[in-house]
Amino acid sequence: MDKKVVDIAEDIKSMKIRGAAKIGRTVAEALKIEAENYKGNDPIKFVSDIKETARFLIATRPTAVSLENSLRYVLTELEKGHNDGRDVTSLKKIVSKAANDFCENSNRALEKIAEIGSKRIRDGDVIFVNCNSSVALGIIKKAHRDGKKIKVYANETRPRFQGLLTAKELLDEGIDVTLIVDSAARLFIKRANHVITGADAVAANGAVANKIGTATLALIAHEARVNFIVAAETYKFNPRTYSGELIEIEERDIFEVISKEDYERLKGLKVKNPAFDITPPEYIDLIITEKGLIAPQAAILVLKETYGLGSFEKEPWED
Ligand code: RI2
Repeated sequence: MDKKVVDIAEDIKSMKIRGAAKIGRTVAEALKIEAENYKGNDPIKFVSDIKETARFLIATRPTAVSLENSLRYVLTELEKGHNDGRDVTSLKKIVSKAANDFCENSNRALEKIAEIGSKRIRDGDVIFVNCNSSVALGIIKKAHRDGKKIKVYANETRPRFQGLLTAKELLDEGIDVTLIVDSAARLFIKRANHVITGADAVAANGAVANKIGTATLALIAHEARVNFIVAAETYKFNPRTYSGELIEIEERDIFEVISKEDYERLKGLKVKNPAFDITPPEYIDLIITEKGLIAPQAAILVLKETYGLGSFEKEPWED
């Protein structure tokens, strides 16, 4: 496997490259790099190498379905070309084009969501955000650029403090932003008009997997009667949940939560570090996709339109 692909996988695992949309685009790029640097003339071996690379990339982070859907998109195009009897040179072009198309579509989806979502924000609105979602922040930045005066509360988002990334990004735009600790959410959500979050995966029933703490925010927002909005491109919808398959929640290293020193000192202590949680559809008011606004209960329609009602018995990266 190409050394650059191995480095990319390492950067995704360590979260140097992070955020579901970016992960999706990055793995498409990785397949393109692997394809372009492939040496050999046997199409069967080429396809098998690309599938192996896809499996290797999938193993980096299990929850963000943008990763799988990006690979699914590129591999489906590759499979079609292979079935048409194309040679390796032609298959390489197919992989490159599909990867480029995925990235372009992703960037366009983010712009479209910002456009659609910013219309929901009024001058003077207060918005509460969790973690660091490029899609959610795209909406806020667009509303600000359109001249609306906005105030944002950013949750710190332990254990990796992505709230700081959000705070910096919004400050750079000249947006009024206040950083708070996660446990202060109840106090500040009451002052907000909307909570806007991103998504790592949307299930067929409209449940949303997102950064740990999101489900708690949704419950609090529900109780405080604050609008809870999820911003998610259609490639964040998980087709495997059709069959009732549950979204896998990534468990990360416990040393993101506690120092080695404290852990060794507190013999017998158990520590858990789930990176995501699941917000039930009944606590979500709206999902904003690049195709328009939907109620979470309509997630199944997005999946049907994108993937048909196929059974995913064999994934395109399986041999
Ligand atoms: P965008 C992030 O996960 C957060 O959970 C964020 O809400 C989600 O991805 C979507 O991000 P992580 O990679 O695609 O920080 O909206 O674990 O940028």
